[in-house]
Amino acid sequence: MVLETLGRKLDQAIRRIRRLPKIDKDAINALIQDLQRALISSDVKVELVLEMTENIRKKGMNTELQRAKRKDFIIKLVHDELIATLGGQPAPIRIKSGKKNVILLVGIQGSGKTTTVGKLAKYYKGKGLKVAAITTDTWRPGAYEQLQQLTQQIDVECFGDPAEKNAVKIAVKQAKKALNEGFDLLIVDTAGRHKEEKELMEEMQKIERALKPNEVMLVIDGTLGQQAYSQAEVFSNTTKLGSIIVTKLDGTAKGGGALSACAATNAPIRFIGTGEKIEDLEPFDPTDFVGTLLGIPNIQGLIEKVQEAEATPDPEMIKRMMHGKFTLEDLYEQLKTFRKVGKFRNILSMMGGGNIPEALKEDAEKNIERWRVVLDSMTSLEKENPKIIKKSRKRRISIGSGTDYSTINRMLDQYNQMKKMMKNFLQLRKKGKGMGAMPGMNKQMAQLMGRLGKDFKF
Ligand SMILES: Nc1nc2c(ncn2[C@@H]2O[C@H](COP(=O)(O)OP(=O)(O)OP(=O)(O)O)[C@@H](O)[C@H]2O)c(=O)[nH]1
Ligand SMILES: [Mg+2]
Repeated sequence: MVLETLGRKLDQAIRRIRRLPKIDKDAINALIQDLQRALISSDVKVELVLEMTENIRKKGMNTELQRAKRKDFIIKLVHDELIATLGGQPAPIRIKSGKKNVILLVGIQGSGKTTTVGKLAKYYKGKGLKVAAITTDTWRPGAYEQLQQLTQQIDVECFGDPAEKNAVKIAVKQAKKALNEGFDLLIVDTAGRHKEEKELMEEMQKIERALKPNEVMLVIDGTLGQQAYSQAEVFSNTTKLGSIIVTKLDGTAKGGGALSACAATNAPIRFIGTGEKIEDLEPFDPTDFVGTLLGIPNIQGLIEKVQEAEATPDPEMIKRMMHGKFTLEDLYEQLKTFRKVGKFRNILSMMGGGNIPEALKEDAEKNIERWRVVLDSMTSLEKENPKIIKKSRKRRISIGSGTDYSTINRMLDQYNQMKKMMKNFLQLRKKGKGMGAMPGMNKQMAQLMGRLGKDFKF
């Protein structure tokens, strides 16, 4: 794993939070200290770390979430802030199969450009593109041979002209040749430069103008840590950077610094180099990367859990329920929208979903598409008043919609249970009982009903 030390420290911090009985001010402060130590020792700029942890402090303290959910919320907060700090935006894909594509690699001397050309060639070849490598490096002795050796390993053709001294001429001529031969992705290596080398910078600009690459990728040495920022800045002032590749992240303690410095330039990080071998390249996805660092491989699951917790029921729906107007079509519409963010389960449980068997809840989530088909086979009268649907009619609906008889029955069951719950609730209200009087209804839901009651004058 890259950034192993940072990963271990972050993982420990998250475990500590998970073990705590409750999240209070002290817990958040301790977490912030853990994060600060971990990130600063990975060479992330102090100002960035402070900004990030301040965000966590503010948002973490302000939440109105239930206690039980607060832990997940805090972990997600850490996750989001780390993505913003270490990864920035995910990179949009610019390389398209079957079209003429050019990637131009630029960067400081020794940053890993030539090695990365080989790695990229392997990667994109694996994606089914017809890849050719081109070297325009007239500077480094043996540059052509170096690339040739690399590309031979993976059976990729290498274009170049060791006899020609003009890099721009090589670029134009070899690119044309490769395109004529039917290659659809050209990966172009350039000579390494120091950021002060005016001549080489100009040469790079000329190559860029001549080739009009889909993407200029800046190759940056990850061992530079936060110093990567000034380097990236110089290059982004000189060329139109499309993305960044951070190399040598294997075995450096400064990886956090390099990634955060690159993220701060606003150019997305597209790949990371994780070793000297040709297969040591990984596409960089900020969400996955941070998930792995935090020791939470299924971060999506956690995100959904938090969204679920943050979701409040749709007031319109409650209003309809309170008027006793709730049709099958309403049930369907609500289920459909809840399902998107996984809210359904949450809402049912807030309404005292203990009354509804778990199997039915899952059933509704699983079968929503089939329910749609069933509903389309019903008349509006039936949807408003499903009681009128008799056995023989159910059978016909089942045949007409190509759906199991039992699916229809379960859907109607679900509807009847919801309807019953609402009826109970309305009766309790008529008797003047308080909002919390309905058995199984939790506090959050009761409060919401109370609020709505005032708003809509029930
Ligand atoms: N550990 C490790 N080494 C790498 C990685 N990428 C490149 N290297 C090594 O870094 C050194 C320089 O790599 P090159 O690909 O020659 O760098 P370059 O940018 O083409 O260098 P110039 O052409 O001189 O500018 C080589 O020894 C590579 O093996 C990486 O991801 N991890
Ligand atoms: Mg090179």
